[in-house]
Amino acid sequence: MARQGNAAIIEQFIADGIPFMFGNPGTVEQGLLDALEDYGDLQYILTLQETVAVGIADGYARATGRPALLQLHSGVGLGNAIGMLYQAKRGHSPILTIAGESGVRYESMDAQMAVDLVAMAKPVTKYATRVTDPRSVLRVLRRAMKLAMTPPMGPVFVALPLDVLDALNTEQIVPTSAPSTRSVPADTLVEQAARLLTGAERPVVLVGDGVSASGAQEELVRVAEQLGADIYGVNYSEVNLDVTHPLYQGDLGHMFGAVSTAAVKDADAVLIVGTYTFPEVFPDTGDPFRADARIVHIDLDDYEIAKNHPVTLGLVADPKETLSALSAHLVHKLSELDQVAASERLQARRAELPTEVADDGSLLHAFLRELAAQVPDDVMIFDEALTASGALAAHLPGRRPGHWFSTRGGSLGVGIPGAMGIKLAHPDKTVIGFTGDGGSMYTFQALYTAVRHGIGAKFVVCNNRSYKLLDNNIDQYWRERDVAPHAYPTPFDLSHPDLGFAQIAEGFGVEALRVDDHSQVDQAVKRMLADDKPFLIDLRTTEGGDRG
Ligand SMILES: Cc1ncc(C[n+]2csc(CCOP(=O)(O)OP(=O)(O)O)c2C)c(N)n1
Repeated sequence: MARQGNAAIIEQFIADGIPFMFGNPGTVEQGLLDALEDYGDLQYILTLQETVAVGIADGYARATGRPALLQLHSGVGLGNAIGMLYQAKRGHSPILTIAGESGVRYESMDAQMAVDLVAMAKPVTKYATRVTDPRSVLRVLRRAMKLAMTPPMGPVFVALPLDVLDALNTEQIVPTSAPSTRSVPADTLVEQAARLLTGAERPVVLVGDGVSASGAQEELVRVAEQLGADIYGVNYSEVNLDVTHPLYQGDLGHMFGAVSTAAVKDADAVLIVGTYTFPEVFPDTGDPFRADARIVHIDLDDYEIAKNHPVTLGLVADPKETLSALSAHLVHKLSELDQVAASERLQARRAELPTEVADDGSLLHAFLRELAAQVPDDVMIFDEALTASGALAAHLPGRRPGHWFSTRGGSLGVGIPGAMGIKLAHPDKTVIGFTGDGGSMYTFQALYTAVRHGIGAKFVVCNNRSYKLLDNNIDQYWRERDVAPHAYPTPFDLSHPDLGFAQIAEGFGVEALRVDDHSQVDQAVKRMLADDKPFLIDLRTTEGGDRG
């Protein structure tokens, strides 16, 4: 059937079960958006800045495991989106990004807005291309979508020239086929992995989001318990296991290689699953592992295996299936002595578990304690609270797969739009996004979109009037260089002017409350959870950004 490419691509998206197009429009997308008005099954979610659109798409893709459709306007829109696309790429979010351009026929004119869109998109996407022929518009879109959906998943980009979309299109609509990667290595290799991991006295397991992507949480815990191995999070921004498990020793973070080296330097056997070693800003450029350590790495992402440090055995395979097979081999391979030692290590960690939630009596803790008491068990959390994240994790730890998400890739501003994407994916759940006064301001206008489209996520701004993480990091910088502590750089200070988050939120039509002291906490939490509309709390966590 012949119809314009504009209509054909919308029908393709609908055939692929895509319900939302997140975007910000421009003239070169006018034909497409005009055609969209004829289709009820694909809703345009208007954002007022591209960073917001990517952030919502990212949250939606993460919460559904399905591709999110992102529409950008030419080079200027793509330019605004780059930082957030970077974080989506680092986090392996399947985002199908499209951007309009005036047309192939104008290519030689170098006119207003002309830019090499594909070159711009390449470093922040898994695949970037441009359609140039009306006979291959859907073919190319399906290829891009397939690549976005094939692990390791990631954002992809397709430039759509207006004249190609205006032309008649006769392509068939067929759903995109994405291949299955539920693969297990040859049995001899799994057996070899089991052999390498047995007999260890100090085994360590390193886990990242590849576990959650594969749904391998149960299998991961089973293997770690069989080995009696401490587990550390590496590039950990989803629930890869219940973090209250006694073997879980925390997330190694994204800043300093010394933290990771300390965790692994004594390990004689290391199992790495769904992550890489190591993702810090300042990684250890030596070899953090013991020279005789036996290292097994399971990942669907071949690029990440032995990327920086050699491994003994790398297996490009699905974590869930492979861990399941590994566990079965370990049952036979582990000696009685191994099993007793593993169980003793597990018992010892169990005995160390805190009996009470750490609480310093601060407003932040009081608020989180009350919130934890009032939220439903299946609350979904997006954590971009940065220096408040430790307190958040103490009161509302990530326990259920798919119910806790955190920032990844380092681009600030994901907290508010990320929570909105999750709420769109799970409209019946309570979804709360935590962010800082700094982080929130990169994407605060997302609140407009929340009101316009009735996205009832809740937002908490942990407002310490500072870029506190930068204060903390420069403390370390000074320590490492023997520089005496002195006043923090003034660009890290947000105390003046004092941002009025409740008023700004109200300006977007979102009800909001400012919470200054303990006496307001109970009512504020009750009010926030009272309905299913967007609501924001400006939580004044410390006085004057700790600057006095
Ligand atoms: C887009 C972007 N710009 C700048 C930074 C650098 N940066 C990292 S942490 C940080 C401060 C964040 O402050 P806030 O969100 O208030 O949280 P806090 O550190 O106070 O807990 C900044 C500016 C970044 N990561 N991303």
